[in-house]
Amino acid sequence: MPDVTNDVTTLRDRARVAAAALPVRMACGIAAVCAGVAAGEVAAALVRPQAAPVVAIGSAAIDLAPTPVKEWAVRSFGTWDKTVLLTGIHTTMGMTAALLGPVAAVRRAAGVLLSAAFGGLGVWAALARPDARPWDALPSAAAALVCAAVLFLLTAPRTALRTALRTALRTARRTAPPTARTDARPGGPGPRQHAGAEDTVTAGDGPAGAAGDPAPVPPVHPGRRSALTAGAVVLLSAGLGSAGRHLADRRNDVSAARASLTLPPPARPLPPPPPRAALAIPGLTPFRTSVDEFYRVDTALTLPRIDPRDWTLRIHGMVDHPVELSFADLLAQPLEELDHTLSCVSGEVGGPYAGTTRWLGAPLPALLRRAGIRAGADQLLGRSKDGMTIGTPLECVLDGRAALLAVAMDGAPLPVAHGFPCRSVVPGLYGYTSATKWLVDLEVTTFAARDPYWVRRGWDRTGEVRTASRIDVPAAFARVPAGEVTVAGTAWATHRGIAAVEVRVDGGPWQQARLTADTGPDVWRQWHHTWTAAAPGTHRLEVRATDATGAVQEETRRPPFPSGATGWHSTVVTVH
Ligand SMILES: Nc1nc2c(c(=O)[nH]1)N[C@H]1C(S)=C(S)[C@@H](COP(=O)(O)O)O[C@H]1N2
Ligand SMILES: [Mo]
Repeated sequence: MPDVTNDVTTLRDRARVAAAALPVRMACGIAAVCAGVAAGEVAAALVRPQAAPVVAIGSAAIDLAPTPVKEWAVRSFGTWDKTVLLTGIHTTMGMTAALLGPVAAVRRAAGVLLSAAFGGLGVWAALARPDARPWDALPSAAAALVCAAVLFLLTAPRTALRTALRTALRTARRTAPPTARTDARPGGPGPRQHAGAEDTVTAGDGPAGAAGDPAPVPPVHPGRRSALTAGAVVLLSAGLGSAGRHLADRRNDVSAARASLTLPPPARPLPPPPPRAALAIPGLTPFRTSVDEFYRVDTALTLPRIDPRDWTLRIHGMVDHPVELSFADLLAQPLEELDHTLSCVSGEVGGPYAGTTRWLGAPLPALLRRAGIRAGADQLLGRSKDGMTIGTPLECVLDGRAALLAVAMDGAPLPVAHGFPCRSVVPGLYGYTSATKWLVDLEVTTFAARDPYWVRRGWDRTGEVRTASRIDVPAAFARVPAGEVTVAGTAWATHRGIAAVEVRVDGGPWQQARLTADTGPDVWRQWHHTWTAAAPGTHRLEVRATDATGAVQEETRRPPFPSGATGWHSTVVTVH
């Protein structure tokens, strides 16, 4: 007669054990994914850093993200958008990994399938990159294999492993000569049945080992040993993964090449900016943006690292004589300096994505004319090392403005994050239609034939910089004492230039602000205004600029998409 009490106890015990086993199983899944990711990192160090599974998946996510999501990410996280994305990917992976262990403990095939799916996603993402090569699939494939193997080893109960071994041994013996057969017990309670029972109960390698005991198997926790093994695997993976990263960084380091670069002096040096161009008001954005403070906007999860000795630039497409330039060829051009305010179309009214620096570079129009532009071409399509495409209206490049293939900013070679060794700069256009970083290819083409990256996502094809003005001082919601209050900020209408800036308080009459010296249409201008604040309480300050064509900055508030934000910047302060 079956022992009912015992059965119930066993069931309850099993449930209890399963619950107790959950954290360990989750840890096993996490350990497996960590091992896979580490293997992917090591493989990527040998193949290509951008092909590491997480980087590849992140890059695909950036490319696939619908424009509103991208907009929201830049708006909410600014330059931290990539950190947020990577954190999101790691969190999602961690949660999936935590599920992987318990799933694999019940159905090992499902665990292997999930590992394969994770690897498949990475392979697909790596191969979907515009600059992908077939072997970019390797890191994610390696990740999937290692993940599945570790998962199997960690979730397969030791008894099951032992059984597998025993079965293998027995098969070997059965096929061996009869004299070698010592333990043939056909029909006996083979260890297989017991292992099956233990499989669901112990699922681990605790001190169970009740093989051969026909009584109900006492339920056993998957064991401290599994947890310890999982922990060890995680630690080992962290070490291996960071070693892989380190190796990748070492193999792709261009800082020495950058440091040893000597740039020729400009053929046409600019005078230093007149001192009166810069106001010294605390809180006011400096006239010249230091390179460290210069905003960074791009889709690159890992920075392309290009050794200038390996760099070439192809100029081709609708030209009579395609050219290929080496970096030495580029530096042999008569280099020009350009003071210029670069700004991003994603900048909100009053936002920070604009910076002013002195660029040094080879004039782009001369190089294009030497290649011989064919009739009908209307777009210059820049391509970066990482496959970004940025299309500039050809007429803007050729209309006389100082379009450059820049090699330096603020007197030093471009930082890697800003496009080392070469990027384009075309005054008057937002970065997304003009300022290709890590530039390696220029194609003369038409807009009808080629949609660049952002245009494909609905952004305006020209990207002419809108007139913008910003109040930096007083800061938003500042408390200021009654009396004379300095209001100051910056204004730009790149390539048209700023003619006037006006300020008004609480919707009153517009007052002319004082502008600093004009250093050319391609550079922003600082402005300041003294407001005599009499009445205590909150007040609203507004600013608007007039560009050098006489057009007053648009009042209507519009978001950055699809052609740049419009509207007047305002700030609220409290007078006490
Ligand atoms: N290769 C590449 N170049 C790029 C981008 C990019 O994503 N990839 N972003 C563009 C955009 S949108 C802007 S605003 C500028 C920003 O340049 P910065 O990061 O040097 O300030 O680079 C442009 N060039
Ligand atoms: Mo941008």
